[in-house]
Formats: sequence, structure tokens, C-alpha cells
Amino acid sequence: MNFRLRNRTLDLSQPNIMGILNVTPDSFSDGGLFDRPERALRHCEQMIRDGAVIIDVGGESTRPGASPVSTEEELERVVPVVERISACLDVAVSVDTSNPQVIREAAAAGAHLINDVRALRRNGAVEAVVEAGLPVCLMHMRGEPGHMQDKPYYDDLMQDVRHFLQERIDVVTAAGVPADQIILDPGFGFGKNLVHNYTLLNRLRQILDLGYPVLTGLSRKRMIAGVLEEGTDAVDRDGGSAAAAVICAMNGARIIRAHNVRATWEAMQVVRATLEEGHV
Ligand code: 8Y4
Repeated sequence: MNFRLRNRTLDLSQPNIMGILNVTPDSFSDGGLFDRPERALRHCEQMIRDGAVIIDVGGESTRPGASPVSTEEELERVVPVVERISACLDVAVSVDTSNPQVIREAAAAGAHLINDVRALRRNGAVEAVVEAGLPVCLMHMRGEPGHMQDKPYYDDLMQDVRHFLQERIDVVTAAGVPADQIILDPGFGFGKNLVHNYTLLNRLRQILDLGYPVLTGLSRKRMIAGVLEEGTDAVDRDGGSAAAAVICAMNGARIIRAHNVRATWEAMQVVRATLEEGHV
């Protein structure tokens, strides 16, 4: 029921909230306001008060059309923030990166988890995680961020996502990542249209059936806005995002990646009460 995150543990008997900390200058949902370490730290403190037990630090935008970031730039954005959070705050630090050098330096700076939307497919990424001795979240993505939303097509969505994740599990475990240090994520919005995303959400149990803890990220994504009124801005997606988080948690997801940590935490309290049938 516990998942080891370096020197910390995560209780997998209940949903946990991963708060999002963008350290990209172009991240649109927070306007890139948190790119400086001081502001980043204050934002983290607020997310911890609001109920986050993991902070996901990301220095590379994966939005279609976003310009690629150099290793130097990504290191500059991510490492000082990881250092400060892990030294100053009582929280697990996840690093959203695909870059082997960022994996290594983030580990040295005190990171607890590598969250790779490319599931360690970059050259040297698996080896970097093995050397760092860190757990990893393997996410499904069809194609690469730049082109992933160009007419997404699957012969069999659930089979394709499951096969992709199983192949990545096989590769990373063969390279030396312990099976109990792997988290899976179906990758909502990554090379998927609205129908694909809601099919995945409805059938999330099939991802759980692979036998690993599951993380989901739907917060403020297009699949939420897509079923709301046109023109709904990012923060106005939080009601829909909380609903999606509840569906994930009721279907077994145990880490929920979210922007609005307070709203998500409140929704998760309702899930907890339900799973414990009121014996809270
Ligand atoms: C508004 C705000 C609209 C943010 C879209 C977005 C996931 C992830 C991302 C995910 C895991 C995002 C780094 C995309 N999504 N990592 N990362 N799972 N494990 N878009 O679903 O938040 S970035």
C-alpha cells in the first residue's frame, strides 16, 4: 500500500495530489508567473497547505507548437527550484523531464520521482534513471508533442495504450528499474482526440489491470474545455477538472496531477469518504 519515493513514502491506499509547478516562461495557464525560484517556492508552500504531497516541476513545455528547450536552459530552470523545494519543504519533488542530464542533475538536487511524458524513450534516459535510483512515471504518448494532435488514430485505443506501457515496463525493468518503482499514466491529451480521452477515462480500470500504481493528469486540459461552453478560460475549467479527478480516483488512480490543488483536495476528500463509507 506504500510506494517508496527515495527517503519518503506515498500512501497508495488513498488518492494523492501532485501539484503542478511550471517553470517555463511560456506556460499559459499560470502565465509563467512562477519562473523565479522565490515565487516558485511560495507557490509550492501554498500547494502544500492546500493538500499536495508531490510537486511536479516542469521546465519543458509539451504544448504543440512550443519551441524545444536546450539542456542548459532546462537545467537552469529546473535544478535551482528542485534544490530549494527539497531542502526547504516537506513534500516529494517530481521532475517532468525527458532529458538524461536533467534526470541526473535533478536527482543530485534532491528529486524524488522522474515524470517522463516520453516514458524514457530518449537515448540514455533509462540509464540515467537506473543510475539515479529514482522511481519513474511512464506515460503513454502517440508521437512527439509537435505533431501528436495531427489526426490521432488508433486501431484499438485501449490495446495500443496498454501494449505501449507494457513494452516500456519490459524495457525499463530489463535495464534495472525495480518493478515496484514504476508508475503508469495513460497520458490524457497526448496524441488523443476527445473521444479517445473520454474512452480512456471511462475504461481507466484496464490501465490499473497492468498491476502498477496509476497517475492521471486531466487538469484544465482541452478534453475538459471541450465539453464546457466555448470560451471557458483555464481557471474556469476547475469544476470539470475536479469531476475528472473524482472519476479517476474512483477508478483506482492514486496520484492526481492538478493545477487547483485546493479544489482537487476537496474533491478527493469526498472520494476518501466514499471509499471508507463515511468512516473518515
Ligand atoms: C491547460 C493546462 C491545458 C495544462 C493543458 C495543459 C501530464 C504530464 C503534462 C499528464 C503526466 C498539461 C507533464 C500537459 N500532462 N505528466 N505532464 N501526466 N504524468 N497541459 O497527463 O498539463 S503537461
